[in-house]
Amino acid sequence: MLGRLATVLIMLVMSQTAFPQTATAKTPSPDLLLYDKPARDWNAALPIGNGRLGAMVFGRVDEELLQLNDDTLWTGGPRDWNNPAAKDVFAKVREAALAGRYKEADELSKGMQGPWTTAYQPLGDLHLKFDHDPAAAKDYRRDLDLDSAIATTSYSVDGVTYRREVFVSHPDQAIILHLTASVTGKISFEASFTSQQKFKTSKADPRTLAMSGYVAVRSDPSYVKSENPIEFIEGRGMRFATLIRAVANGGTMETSDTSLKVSGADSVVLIVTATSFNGPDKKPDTQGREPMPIATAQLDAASSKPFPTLRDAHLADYQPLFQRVRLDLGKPSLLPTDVRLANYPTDRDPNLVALVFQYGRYLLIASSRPGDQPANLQGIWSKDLRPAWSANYTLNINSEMNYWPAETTNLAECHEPMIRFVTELAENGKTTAEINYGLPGWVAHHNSDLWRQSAPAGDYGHGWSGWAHFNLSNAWHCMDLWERYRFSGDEAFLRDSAYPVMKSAAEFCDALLVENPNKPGELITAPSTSTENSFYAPNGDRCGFSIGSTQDMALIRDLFTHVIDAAQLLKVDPDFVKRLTDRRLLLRGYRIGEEGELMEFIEAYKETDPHHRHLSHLIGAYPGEEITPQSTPDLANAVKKSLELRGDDSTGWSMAWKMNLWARLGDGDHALRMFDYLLRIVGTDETAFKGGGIYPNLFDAHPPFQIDGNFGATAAVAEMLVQSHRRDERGRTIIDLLPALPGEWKEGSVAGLRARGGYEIELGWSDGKASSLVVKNAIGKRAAPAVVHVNGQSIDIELDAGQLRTIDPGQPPRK
Ligand code: FUC
Repeated sequence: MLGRLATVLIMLVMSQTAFPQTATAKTPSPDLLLYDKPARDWNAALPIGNGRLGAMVFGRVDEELLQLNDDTLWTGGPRDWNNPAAKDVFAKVREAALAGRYKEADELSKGMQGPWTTAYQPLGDLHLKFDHDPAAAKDYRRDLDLDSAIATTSYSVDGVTYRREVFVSHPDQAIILHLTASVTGKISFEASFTSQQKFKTSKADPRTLAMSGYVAVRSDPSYVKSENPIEFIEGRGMRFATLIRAVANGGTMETSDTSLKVSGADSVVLIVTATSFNGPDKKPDTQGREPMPIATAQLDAASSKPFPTLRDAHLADYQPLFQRVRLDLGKPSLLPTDVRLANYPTDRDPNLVALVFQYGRYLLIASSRPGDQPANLQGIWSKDLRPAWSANYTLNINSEMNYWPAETTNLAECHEPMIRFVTELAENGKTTAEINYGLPGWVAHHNSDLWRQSAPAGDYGHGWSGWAHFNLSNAWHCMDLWERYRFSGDEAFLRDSAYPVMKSAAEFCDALLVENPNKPGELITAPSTSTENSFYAPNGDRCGFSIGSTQDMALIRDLFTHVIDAAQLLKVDPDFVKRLTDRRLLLRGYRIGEEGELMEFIEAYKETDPHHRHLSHLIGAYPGEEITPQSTPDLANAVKKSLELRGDDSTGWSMAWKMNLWARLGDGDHALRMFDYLLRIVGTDETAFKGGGIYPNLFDAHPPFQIDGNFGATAAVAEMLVQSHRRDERGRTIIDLLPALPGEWKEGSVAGLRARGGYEIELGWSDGKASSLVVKNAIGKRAAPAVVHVNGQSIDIELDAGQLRTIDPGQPPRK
């Protein structure tokens, strides 16, 4: 438990030996972010993390800056967010919605709200001052090697070459900074802390500087006008402790209450921090843990190990995850990454796409490890006291998208924090379902936080129905549980962990359904949103609520289908299976509109924003599996039409979603075309592009930075190469190889992508056709029978534990 609670451990290592011996000898991997200048701003700094601890590395010459984060540092604490008045209001909202008085329903729903969620908080900054003149620095370079998860900065001043390597160790729960110079005795610096939080620093021991403090109890959402948006109360809220220790060889060290100075040494420095977080149901002040002893214990443990031991342990932990997947789209460029981004519109460098793909995997490993918190809107990297949208868990697309690549790109372990989060949210959500709705099962809404808030946000009347009252994030997040089972075939997980949560969500959804007053016998939701979208009611009112939106029906159908499948597999709950099977048939189905589009609302209402970023009505095509070109061609065409009407350009995550949808429609060229938008460099200068795109550090730009776009893009590239959501008439998983290969990617190979049923794929292609194929059993037990579709052939496959099969994919049969 100790390891889970400490916040940041930074170990700054200055090597005993000179630069040439200690430099990372191996050639840089093609998975490299590379720059020839220090980061000008946060969106150019390089993120490192171990799931819990994060740092943004600026790579500056005279004053290095590491901006620090801990994934448990949030405002507030657990509280009663349920609203006993909501149940009666809900009945009135429903009545108004069913009668078509949507605007009235919107207004009334304010009476069902709870508080805003709490906000994720930055920890502080570590400054390292060097007596190096940036103007005199030569051969400057900084990089982030995704293969080793080490960020390196190097330059020469007065003939001495300096190098800093920094990584965040998961095994040692530490940020470790290793400083070397080409001449011995040349490492001198002064380290200090600052923080936007309430903090003080002190000398902990002759080689250790401490910072301790506490965060605000409240930070209002960035979109709320507030006179006093941030409230600190001494003795309340989350506490933290941070330590930096220099382990010096030679030279001198001087520690005061404000800084730690090292002169003329070859040495090691460590920093650790901890928070008082003690679980989502414990108050971080009165029931919290004491952070300083935790940080001290971690520091002592890490600082007793030499640097090579720490680095080897880091690599042994990280590389087995990252190296599971290789994507080769041609010769990598060694130009700086920001230059490659600028060149993309003309050279359409496929390796830049491969880098962005691998970066998403890197970011997931760095922000979501077993036992830690799930990746929030910014993963774990956030610098603002009032971060955009509170950097919370936004459950109406964003938190789901964060985990889209987890299974397909072979990072199932990194899915664990979200699976645990959903399970804990479901516990709180049972109380909310009972108090706020008087219904069984569990419910959650569009926002949540460290404390697993399950009630609608909105500060008791300041939220808008279109987002605050989306109440099917339970169904949406149950996809995480079902997919975990589908990829792993782990029946114990399905029985003990997933099914109870899925069943409870289905109980809520079942009880939520009402009969459509305009079509007896048909089941719908009322009220209902199509997430964050609005429309003009016939009287001209702009409304968020309606009834029976396509999104709601698709989510409920998806959940019912999987609960039925799961219960049948587990041979449990036959009566419930019968009920859901019967009720599923009565759910309102899809409708195709006048323009051939998939209708979003129950009527063809006039749209307020035809290019709206959300694509909730298309959930059945992705991430759902109900609509496919093969099984429902008319609906697939309607999805295509809807995508065309929405247009390509949008916010970062929206474009990433479209990329996945185009891949599912089998249109790899259109999926790739989305990168024309997604790879536009977004800047802060007046003249810079400010729409959806990418920052110089490859963080996705909503804008501002939101990590979902990174994860969505990674998932989309996987979806272009391997899909496994379809089943044949015998219920076998269909593994579609190269289902949406862009014409531009003539040659390439990919290894390590996962397919449902327990398979791992190694695949090469040439001239747009598969040229080599190995299918492996990836689950250590007999995998479910599947059928591989490749080059127009169908190949039956069933593999025992540890078995692999090399297949000659041949050529497609002549038509
Ligand atoms: C949803 C989206 C916004 C943003 C926010 C965090 O509300 O509609 O675009 O991504 O989440």
